Amino acid sequence: MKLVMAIVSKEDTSSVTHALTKENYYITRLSTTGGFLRAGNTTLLIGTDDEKVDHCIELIGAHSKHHTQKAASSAPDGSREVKAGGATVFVLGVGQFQKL
Ligand code: 2BA
Repeated sequence: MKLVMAIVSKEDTSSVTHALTKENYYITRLSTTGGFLRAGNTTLLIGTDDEKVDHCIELIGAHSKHHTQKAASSAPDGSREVKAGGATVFVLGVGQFQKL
């Protein structure tokens, strides 16, 4: 069992979660905020079997687009652009999984 933790942009959240639930993945959506841009994003928690992790990540990647966003800076025009997304994914081992 693994816990896939995926940070996706707000714009892609609906498409990513729809694709995952259609393929029978169980998901928890958390509303989160990026530390750098301080903009809202979504962190998805997906508990799944080891052999389904690659497929899960493929689906997330297929539905996450790259975005360019303005970041505040000390530049004369007051901003600069950074590339954000598609998705940032962490895969964690799960010691125990129970539904009580
Ligand atoms: P943010 O922290 O708001 O970062 C948005 C984008 O700004 C990043 O896109 C990256 O292109 C840029 N960026 C972030 N920190 C930077 C820095 N110190 N210097 C220069 N540019 C920087 P992504 O890398 O695609 O990350 C999207 C979001 O995923 C992040 O939003 C954050 O919420 C999360 N994230 C990314 N890497 C992470 C990590 N190693 N640990 C925890 N969260 C992470």
